[in-house]
Amino acid sequence: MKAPVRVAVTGAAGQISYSLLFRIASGEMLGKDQPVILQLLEITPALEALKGVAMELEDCAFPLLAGIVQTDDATVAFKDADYALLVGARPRGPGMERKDLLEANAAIFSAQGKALNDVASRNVKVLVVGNPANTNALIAQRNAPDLDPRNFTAMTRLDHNRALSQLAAKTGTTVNDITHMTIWGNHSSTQYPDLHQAKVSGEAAMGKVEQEWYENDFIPTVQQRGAAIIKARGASSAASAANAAIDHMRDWALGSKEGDWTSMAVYSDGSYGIQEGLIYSFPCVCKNGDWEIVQGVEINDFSREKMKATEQELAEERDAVAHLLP
Ligand code: NAX
Repeated sequence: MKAPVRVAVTGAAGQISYSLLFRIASGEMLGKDQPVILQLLEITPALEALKGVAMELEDCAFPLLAGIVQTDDATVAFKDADYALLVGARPRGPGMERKDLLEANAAIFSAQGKALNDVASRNVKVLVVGNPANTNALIAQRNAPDLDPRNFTAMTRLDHNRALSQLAAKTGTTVNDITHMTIWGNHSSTQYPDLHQAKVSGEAAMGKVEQEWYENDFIPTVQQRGAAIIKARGASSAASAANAAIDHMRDWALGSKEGDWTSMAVYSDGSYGIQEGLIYSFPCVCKNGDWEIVQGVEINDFSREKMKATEQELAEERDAVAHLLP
């Protein structure tokens, strides 16, 4: 058996974590041969609820679960962490403006970035799920100057998976038939789900759907799917978000599917003309525990405009918290 790795999860008593933790502990994220120690972070008032979740984890008797840490101290949760899933965030309260939300989260993610910088493994792989995910990841990254900026990512895999299902339904296929889906930009309603490279059973997806459906049905459906779930369920996506977090981390750690790519919000190196340093979703492949932005994807005018709009939103989010960044 391999030595256990340390997986930190924040917001561990919340909805998403209630689906996520059990799947990490059962080996779905890092493999059925990889023991894990879960290091769970919550705010002080939620520690009692966290205790209940930890009791249930114990009651599963997962063979791969080598330990559980419960804490309200980020430096305890992130100590020697090999993986960190930052799920906990401040939700938008009544009367809260977007700027207030950004600032409230900036405080949380600055502190967590500093704690990661101080105590996590130098190779820690960080996934930010808590919204606004891309900008929260940027804030954590900027507060962790001793860590490689490439270690900080944000989640657009749920958007990617939503796009796969929508295209499969439209073309009467299954998600297994679809490759080369791309989500560009922010995990928000400005994200750009791009079908120009996507293939259905090896053939161009754009040849199988009408432009009208693509522009007026597919794109808005994927962009607005989170809101549609809230309307239907009375609560935001939880199990599907946890599933996407598992997919993101598993691909990053163990490699993405051969002959395909996935979507991850990563540190922009200026690829496709996107401002350097933004955490922007690109088509990525993962190999040997590392990710790489796929190069050479052809961008037409329609795509360029949509990629720019979501870049613009991310730049505005960054500028709104600039006074709080080191
Ligand atoms: P919940 O409100 O159920 O859980 C969040 C938990 O985080 C709570 O238990 C809270 O006590 C804890 N928390 C708050 N501040 C914390 C801090 N500073 N340190 C540690 N824990 C803290 O929300 P849930 O439904 O689990 O969603 C979590 C986050 O994921 C939200 O920000 C949500 O907007 C975001 N989402 C992101 C998605 C994505 O695709 N990137 C999709 C799903 C989801 O909407």
